[in-house]
Amino acid sequence: VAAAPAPAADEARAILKRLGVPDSAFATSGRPATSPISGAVITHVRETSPDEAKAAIGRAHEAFKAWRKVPAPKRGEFVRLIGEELRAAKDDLGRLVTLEAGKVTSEGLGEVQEMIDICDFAVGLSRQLYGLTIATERADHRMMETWHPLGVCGVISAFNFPVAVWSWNAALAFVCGDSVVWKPSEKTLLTALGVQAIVERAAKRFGGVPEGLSEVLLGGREVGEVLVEDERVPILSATGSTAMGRQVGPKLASRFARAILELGGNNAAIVSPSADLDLALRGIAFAAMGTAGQRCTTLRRLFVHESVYDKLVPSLVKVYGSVRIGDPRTEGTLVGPLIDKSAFEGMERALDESRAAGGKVHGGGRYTEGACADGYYAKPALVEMPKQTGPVLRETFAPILYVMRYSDFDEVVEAHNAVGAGLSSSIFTTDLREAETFIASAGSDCGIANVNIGPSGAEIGGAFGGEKETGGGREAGSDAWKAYMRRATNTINYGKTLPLAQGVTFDV
Ligand code: UN1
Repeated sequence: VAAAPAPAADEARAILKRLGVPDSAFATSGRPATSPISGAVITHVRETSPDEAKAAIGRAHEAFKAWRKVPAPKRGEFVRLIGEELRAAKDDLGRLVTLEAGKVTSEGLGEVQEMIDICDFAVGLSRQLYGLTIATERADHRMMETWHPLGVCGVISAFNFPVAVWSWNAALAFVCGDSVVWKPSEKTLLTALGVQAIVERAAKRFGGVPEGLSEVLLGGREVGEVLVEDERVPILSATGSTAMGRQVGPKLASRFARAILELGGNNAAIVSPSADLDLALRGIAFAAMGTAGQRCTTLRRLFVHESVYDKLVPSLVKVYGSVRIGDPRTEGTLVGPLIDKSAFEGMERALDESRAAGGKVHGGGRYTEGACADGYYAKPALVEMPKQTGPVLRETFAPILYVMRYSDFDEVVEAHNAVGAGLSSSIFTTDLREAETFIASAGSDCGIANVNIGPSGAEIGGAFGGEKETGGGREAGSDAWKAYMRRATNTINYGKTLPLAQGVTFDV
């Protein structure tokens, strides 16, 4: 029998020291930072007041004015150093993610790997950031577009990806010439402090990073609101619930700020008659139960063709019954704790509602073996639903998978799209026509549509985000960088006459 892991709080405090988080970040009167592993208070974090938040935005605004003049490849060098520091701190920061957000070890480390990956991507990008040269209708003229730094980029992130989401935004923002003000979830303040210490080390090595280039606001809603309302923040990336987006989006729109909204998902997968069922089973299990169902890309709805339903679903129920739940630090654990009590209660409520709607629930309920009694560990639930109704139509941030039978492909695609959110989706099939139809224009309406892999676990190279109530934002790869810059169209006349566009004449 392996020795029980050390108390989460002790381990977390030792890591914070090693990461170089200064003692001044903590205060006994501050906000408690807890670990969902045991519910224990790790330490108390000194909060940022609204006035301090405004001052931080002011510093970031000044930093932007200097940073925008630094050549982009030099800015890339700073991000390269952040990537180096992240490599050196990977084990500690990954472990801190596990301790503070409850992710299993490989997922905590995976999150830091995503940060490293986006830094690498951004470094290359820093030598690109290109615009087009466009044919002009006027003789002896040249028309082109150039991309310029935009300003202070606000980042509001959620507990479930406490560090990676900051980096998807910050790595791009830094190379694009923006400064960053980050308001992490109030449930994951320690990992944010860890990241800030890492950034400061990189800044020291770089030399000449303007003060205020990377600011962190630690606190609740009040400081988030300061960030949303401040005119000096022209772009804000917000990750969280659709309800949060409904408040933040209009406020940003009213002051014409750019919004990158990464809101709720209600992601589905279709298992067709020709699917490789072993592969589907593994894909579904990871996508639905991984991260204890607390990813915005988590698989929440499963449509299984009637011809394979009685083969696949009983095997899935078996996997649900045997999955290892427990301390996320213990080797072999696949499902760690929910973030807190209210997450568990939300899951219970959704299961009650699904029972009332005719659902047959397998699993569910609280898992209290050994030390797990101190946290909120949930047994993942698979719910066989007679139809897509009630709780199936909304996102419950917990490991619940609603399973439904289907018979017709066109109908199932329609049912697939008949929810508010539009983040991620997938189909398990070996039928080329179905696969291509699903990812074509009349197929899945989501920002991410996969074939023979689940909806979660996206790489940073692709643009990440979704449609409809997911908010429409895109982060990370592809050309997502363009959101962090402003585009200027330039027309240059190198001739001696002044032809006007559209043949207009104006002779004075
Ligand atoms: C989120 O849950 O907030 O595709 C984002 C994934 C991750 C991102 C999830 N790369 O699951």
